Amino acid sequence: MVLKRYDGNPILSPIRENLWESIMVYNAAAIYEGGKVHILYRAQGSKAGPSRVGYASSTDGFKVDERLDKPIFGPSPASDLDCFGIEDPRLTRIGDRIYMNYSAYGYNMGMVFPVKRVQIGITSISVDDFLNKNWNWSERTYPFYLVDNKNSFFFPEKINGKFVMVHRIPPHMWIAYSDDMKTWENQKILMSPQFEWEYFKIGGGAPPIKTEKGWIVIYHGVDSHMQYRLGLALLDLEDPGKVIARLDKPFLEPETDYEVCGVVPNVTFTCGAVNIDDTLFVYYGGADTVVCVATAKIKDVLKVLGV
Ligand code: BMA
Repeated sequence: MVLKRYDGNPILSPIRENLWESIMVYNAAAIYEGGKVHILYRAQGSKAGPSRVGYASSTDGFKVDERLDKPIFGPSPASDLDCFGIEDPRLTRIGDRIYMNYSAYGYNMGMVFPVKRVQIGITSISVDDFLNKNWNWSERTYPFYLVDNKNSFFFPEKINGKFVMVHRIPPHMWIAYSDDMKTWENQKILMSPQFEWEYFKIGGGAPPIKTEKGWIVIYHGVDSHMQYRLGLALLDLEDPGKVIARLDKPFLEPETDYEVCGVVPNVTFTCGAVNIDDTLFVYYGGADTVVCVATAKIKDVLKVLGV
């Protein structure tokens, strides 16, 4: 297998004393800035409780050197739209801002009987504030207002003059383009479930990693038993709506204890990957309980994709 698990996995586990992260820490966004990997993970203090975002960092990509005791982002007291939690964050730097896309879990406002809804939420922060841990997140926006949608991320640069986003209206992964990051147009299905291990649905995972051969995209596939595996695809550099290669086997699947046993068994789920000196570091949640990392040489990833 190309992707190798770190021997020291899991790199983050729940901390019993911190109520907000006492049971589940998983599905982490990752971004490499200022010589370290910043890991923003989803955390819960009970299975039914709200999700918040915690912060840890690592200089070598494996060992966590720093972890904050308090969440750095959580449900807004001012909005019903994410009152049940901030789930599965993804981070992308575009220019001098870092964007965080997340699944906003809240109420459909104005209903006589409460109806829950998950939609895409977006916020951003300046790179300076992020590196100085001044958590001055911008106002939250909801690009597809009240559409059941999640697993979204941005590409790190404009392509052919447009911002590009991937999102997921089940069971497909979609791609959309924008001039201003407010109105998203030219939506189309990017990828649909194709293999047995992604029979039920697929969804984007880590924001794309640029290589000379194309954009590497790691996604997840859910099978008929609700097992979550990681998949691998390559998108065209100039036309990211074009899939140029796709692995027919999982890139990673639940095998180890920390992926098989946990609050939700048999789940591997990524929200972030980084490239450090031509090695791909994939951060992923194991069984919705811990954060893990696995690595592969970029050249081997491209080779397994046949390009
Ligand atoms: C999805 C999301 C993920 C989670 C997965 C498995 O719907 O909620 O955060 O890892 O289910 O429980």
